[in-house]
Amino acid sequence: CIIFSYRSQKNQPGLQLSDWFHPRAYTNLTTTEWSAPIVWHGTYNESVLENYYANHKITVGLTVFAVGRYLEFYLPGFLLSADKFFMVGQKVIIYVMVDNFSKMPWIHLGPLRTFKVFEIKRERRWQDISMMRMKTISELIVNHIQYEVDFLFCMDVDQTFRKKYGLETLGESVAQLHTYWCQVNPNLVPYERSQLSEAYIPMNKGDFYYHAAVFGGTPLQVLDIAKECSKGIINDKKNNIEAVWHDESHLNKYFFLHKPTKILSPEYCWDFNHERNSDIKTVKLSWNIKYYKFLRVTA
Ligand code: 2GW
Ligand code: MN
Repeated sequence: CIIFSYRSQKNQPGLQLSDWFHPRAYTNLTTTEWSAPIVWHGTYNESVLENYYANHKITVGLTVFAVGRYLEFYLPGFLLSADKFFMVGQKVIIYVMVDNFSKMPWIHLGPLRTFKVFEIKRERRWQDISMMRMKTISELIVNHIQYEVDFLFCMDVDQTFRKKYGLETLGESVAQLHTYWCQVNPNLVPYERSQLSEAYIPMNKGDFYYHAAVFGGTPLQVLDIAKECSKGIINDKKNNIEAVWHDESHLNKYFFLHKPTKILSPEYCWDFNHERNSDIKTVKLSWNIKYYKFLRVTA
């Protein structure tokens, strides 16, 4: 996948075209240096997977948070599209965290699918709404999820499923390539660069820039991810520092230290505002438009 934006280059005068590309430039890389598959559309055989799981029944969990205006604005579309495209034909439990139970959109889910809805307190700062998800996810796995599902995904709510998002995405520890930073020289990706933060990644280190809008794995593996990230977030708070991309910075630090066993191509979380090239064959999940002015008023 060669994804390169001249728009963003313009914002950084002095950079050469070559600076932007990863030294080991590649097109449609399908395995990492540590032999983890990178899943692109067309690199898997759907019917082989479906036959296998027909004899190995599984349940897949999906956590999503929707508080404040995101609840009315994004949750209905997320749930309707997940019902249609997420793990079609498999048992699915969607864990929904809301701050106002009475605004929960009780859409009619297909067979084998169910919701579990939890009311959570709304954090005052939006950065905390995003970051504290890690703490809530770990509590939820300890108390419920570990007994209920075989695989778990954790996702942002401001996105919509567009195509089948299936069994090919399941793994022990799953990370998502970020639309913007896939293929960019790792020294230019927005890792946290302050040594004072637990999310610190030194220059010349790092594999990929991962998007926190999608991560997953087995419940105990996701528990480890969420616990480590929330530990980092809470220690940073004690030290009066906040990582540049909040929970996403801590997630990148986690996957830098503990390599994911499967990586999803940007087709699995694409921004249609970004220039699309021929490597993006089909978009399975896409970002929604952000109406920041409107949505951040009360956040
Ligand atoms: C977040 C930012 C500004 C105003 C409101 C909110 C907000 C977020 C909110 O009012 N209500 C809410 O439920 N959220 C939840 O936090 C929701 O699940 C949302 O998807 C998630 C992350 O916020 P979001 O999607 O607005 O942030 P992005 O798309 O810029 O996210 C990336 O960076 C974040 C950290 O800044 C996270 O790491 C996120 O996972 C990344 O995709
Ligand atoms: Mn988001």
